[in-house]
Amino acid sequence: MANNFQPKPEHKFTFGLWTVGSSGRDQFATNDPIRNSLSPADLVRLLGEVGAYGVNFHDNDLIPMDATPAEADKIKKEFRKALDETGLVVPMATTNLFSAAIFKDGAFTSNDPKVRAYALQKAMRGMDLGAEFGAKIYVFWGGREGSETDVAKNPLEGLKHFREALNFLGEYSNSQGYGYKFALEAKPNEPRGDIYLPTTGAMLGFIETLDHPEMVGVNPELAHEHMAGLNFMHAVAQAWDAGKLFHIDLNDQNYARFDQDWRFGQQSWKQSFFLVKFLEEVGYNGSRHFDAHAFRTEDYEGVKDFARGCMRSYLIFKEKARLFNEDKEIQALVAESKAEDKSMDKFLGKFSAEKAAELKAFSFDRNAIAGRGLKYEKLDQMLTDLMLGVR
Ligand code: DIG
Ligand code: MN
Ligand code: MN
Repeated sequence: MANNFQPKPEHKFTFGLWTVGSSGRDQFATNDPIRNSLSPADLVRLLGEVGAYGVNFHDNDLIPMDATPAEADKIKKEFRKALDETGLVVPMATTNLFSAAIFKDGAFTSNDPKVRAYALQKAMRGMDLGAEFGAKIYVFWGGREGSETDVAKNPLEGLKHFREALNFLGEYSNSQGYGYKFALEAKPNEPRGDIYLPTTGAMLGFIETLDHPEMVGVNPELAHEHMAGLNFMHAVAQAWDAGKLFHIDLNDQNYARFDQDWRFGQQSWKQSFFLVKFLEEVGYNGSRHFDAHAFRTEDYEGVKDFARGCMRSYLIFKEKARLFNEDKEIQALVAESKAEDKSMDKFLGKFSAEKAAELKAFSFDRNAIAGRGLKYEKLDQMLTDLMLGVR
């Protein structure tokens, strides 16, 4: 059956309100938005029209900071109505701890205890709001947790304060019976000169220092690992290996650039192919969340093209991964490069004194081993042919 790459609920494609709701402004054009803002309810309808499964939000994407209780209730009622109309769900919520001026020097890691306490209050209220709409994943992206100069900020204190906040909020979630799983999102810089815990790997190490590490995982983002010059699929694989891939932010990003948050598949075809191949092969069952936004050049029809493109590209890479795995010639080469050599089984795996003694006495023909050609050039070209549609 021809694959028309149409999104279905089982694909679990989600978007944040802030993604399709982006006004197109950037830091060089803050007061001249390209697109008028749509209500959360209308953004849900837009996502329903393009075939998304779910929608996520920061607290203030849904409820403006200075909304009155009556205004908040009205917004929530309309949002709920749109969810009911479209069938979209809310798998994830998060707190905006980076836009308001009060967070200018951090939120949980601010040097000012009043800011740290306010950030906790805001996060608790955000968790309440997310739970109201059924969110079970709560993301923490510490966009302002860092420094431009370390002259008056101590990273040890930053880590201590961040740990205290997550421990506090984990207890809060448990006390409320929310059942949240926390997903920590790393980014190396922007908006801060340096952001604490800059990569997914750093987050994985930090999680083990928390009171309840079992309820905390990561939310790796393609653009952020690329900004750090890293291989995104490798970061995701380490998170998966640790049982900590609780959520994922998909987008695209040219290396060594500011955070571009481009449409998934727009730029890094090979990295995105390997990422999708990995997620599908290991059976990742979480949201495929597109934390991205349309080019500033687009109107809302262009925003729908952007959202459709994210999901279409994912499904194309998924199909290409299936073709790769079913291609006999490719798979024969993959098997050959793995050089299954049972003769070494007696040396590898768990330690034993006998094994160590025998291995130390064994002599290897280094030149013969080194001289074996691995045929990666041929295999990689076959992948290129497959990706470009000539295989
Ligand atoms: C930016 O990449 C961050 C914020 O948009 C949000 O806190 C998080 C959720 O995906 N990603
Ligand atoms: Mn980003
Ligand atoms: Mn993100």
